[in-house]
Amino acid sequence: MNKSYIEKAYYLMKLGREFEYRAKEEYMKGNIAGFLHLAIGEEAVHVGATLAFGKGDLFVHYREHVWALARGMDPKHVMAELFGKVTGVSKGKGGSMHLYDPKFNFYGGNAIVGAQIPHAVGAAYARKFLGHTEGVLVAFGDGATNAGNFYESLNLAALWELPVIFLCENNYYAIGTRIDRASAIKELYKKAKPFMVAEQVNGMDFFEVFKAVERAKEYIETESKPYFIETLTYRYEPHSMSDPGDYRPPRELKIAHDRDPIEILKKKALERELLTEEYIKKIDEKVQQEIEEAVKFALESPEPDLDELYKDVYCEVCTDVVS
Ligand SMILES: Cc1ncc(C[n+]2csc(CCOP(=O)(O)OP(=O)(O)O)c2C)c(N)n1
Ligand SMILES: [Mg+2]
Repeated sequence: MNKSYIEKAYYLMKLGREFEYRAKEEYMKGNIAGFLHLAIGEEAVHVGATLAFGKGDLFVHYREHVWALARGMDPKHVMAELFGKVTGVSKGKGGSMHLYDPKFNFYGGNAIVGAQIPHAVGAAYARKFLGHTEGVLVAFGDGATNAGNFYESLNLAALWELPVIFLCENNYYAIGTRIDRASAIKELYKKAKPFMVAEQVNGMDFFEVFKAVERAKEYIETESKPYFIETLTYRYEPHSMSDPGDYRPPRELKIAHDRDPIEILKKKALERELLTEEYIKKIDEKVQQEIEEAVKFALESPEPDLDELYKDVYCEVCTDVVS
């Protein structure tokens, strides 16, 4: 794999992690309100998939900061969104769960578990209909695979042969409910097998995720058919800031920390001479500086005006369709 990709991957994974630790701190200071879901531990999935996928449409879930940063969205505007400021990517009206920017083909976060899956299938239908070469990637959690619309989406994507990658982040928990208490099928890629090509990969390893998404992208774009990837991953933090997270045995957390995605990337890349210690040090400093600048920007930005409440409620460009 190309050296510049690995350098970018290290930078984005480190940026994502430090961004989230800082968001946690700012939440505890009262600068961020509402929900905040952290993806610390899952960076190899978010960064590996985004880099391998390229420019197609991306639909994700509410645990989405690292996805947005990996897509190239500015940390200042992402942090400002978390702070509810007008300079945020959704003008301060979406917050952590609703980052959105069509310039990046990033259709965001969704607070409703699994709701982004049929949206992505619709976008894949549009892409096929319009003859676009690039497809769609949709990410969702293990919990979402127990919802009805998940199966409806697999069915339509297979029936209509749509170019969509279904990427499941199996972190073994849906809030405090462990997968074996909620899902009859524990190896989640098997749920998709009757409909499409489906595989399972180690989601703690950037290289594995990258290669799987690269394979899937090639497949959906040449065959125009869907593809399913289950990534085995882990979130270090509780479900959200309002969850004590005390349902997980400490041993389980220790095992996950021992397979830390950033450490795995560093070790493999140093061995293969794709990263150097000097580069890592330089990036670590750059990331800290960017986070400081993002927080300063968010703090100093104004809140949205009250009349913003009445804007962006209805789709103005859709009036023809509605009337
Ligand atoms: C349709 C719906 N049902 C329930 C909820 C409440 N809820 C929020 S997150 C969540 C767990 C989802 O778990 P998973 O899909 O595994 O994603 P993870 O949080 O682990 O990333 C639930 C049940 C919701 N937001 N939407
Ligand atoms: Mg989960």
